[in-house]
Amino acid sequence: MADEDDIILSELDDDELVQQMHDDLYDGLKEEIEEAVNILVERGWTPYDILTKALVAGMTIVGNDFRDGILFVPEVLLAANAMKGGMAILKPMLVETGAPRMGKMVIGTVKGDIHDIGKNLVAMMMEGAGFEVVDIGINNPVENYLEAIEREQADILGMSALLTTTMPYMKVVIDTMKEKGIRDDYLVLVGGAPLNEEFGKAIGADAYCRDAAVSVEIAKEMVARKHNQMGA
Ligand code: B1M
Repeated sequence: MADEDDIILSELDDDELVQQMHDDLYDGLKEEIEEAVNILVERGWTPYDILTKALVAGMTIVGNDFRDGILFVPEVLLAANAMKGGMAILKPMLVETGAPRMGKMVIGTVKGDIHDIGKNLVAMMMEGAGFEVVDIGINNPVENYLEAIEREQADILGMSALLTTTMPYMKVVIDTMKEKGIRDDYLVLVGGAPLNEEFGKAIGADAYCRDAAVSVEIAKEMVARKHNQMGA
């Protein structure tokens, strides 16, 4: 069996390289992930395909083994760090599309939750689609969201939650917006692995976004609809 050191990434074909990236992500090998991302870029892969087929797919494997007690927090942190290394290379390619400005979004992960990879991905793809994005990070109490949307005069508020224990906090934010009479001034989009459409509706969000690409589609459609209504 070949030793890890014997593998020359640039000599692998695309399928083997993607498979190797899944393994390297699993092992938290940031440099190898960065090298492989660069190779796929040179081979003409789109940033979106690299993200979804190599990085996100690899992270799904990590997630499954985390769930099943095969991987633990330190290993998953290394995998997340490797994933972020790959995402950092792709970010400028996703962001510099020259797309016309679509609107402004404030996005953050809710209080009690420190997962940020999905949120970062949504922020990157939204920027790539022409939205201005203000990322307020992780572990945000309601005050942070309210202060940011007002300060930034945002069109959209995006909230991310990855834990079943933190997703109800999205309702706290929306309810507070209602109490202050500002709910309808913003489009509220929510996302994160444990959410679904029904939950989005139940808490009073404008839409649940399954993934980053869907977030872009929904945001574009809703912003256009809002502009049309205002123009009518
Ligand atoms: Co955590 N974790 N984690 N974790 N972690 C999950 C979420 C879990 C499902 C793992 C599992 O058991 N299978 C599980 C939650 C179970 C549950 O709630 N029912 C879990 C747990 C339990 C925990 C801890 C409690 C573990 C512990 O300490 N015992 C702990 C909690 C810490 C906290 O937040 N308070 C914890 C910690 C961590 C790490 C720190 C080790 C690390 C996070 C590192 C980081 O983010 N910087 C981590 C990771 C990496 C994961 C998994 C493995 C991967 C998440 C991820 O990045 N996915 C995850 C397993 C899983 O999700 N399958 C897991 C890749 C990312 C691209 O996808 O985030 O789903 P995702 O984002 C998607 C969509 O969901 C959507 O678009 C994104 C891109 O397509 N989306 C949005 C997300 N946010 C959006 C916002 C939007 C729109 C769309 O706004 C408009």
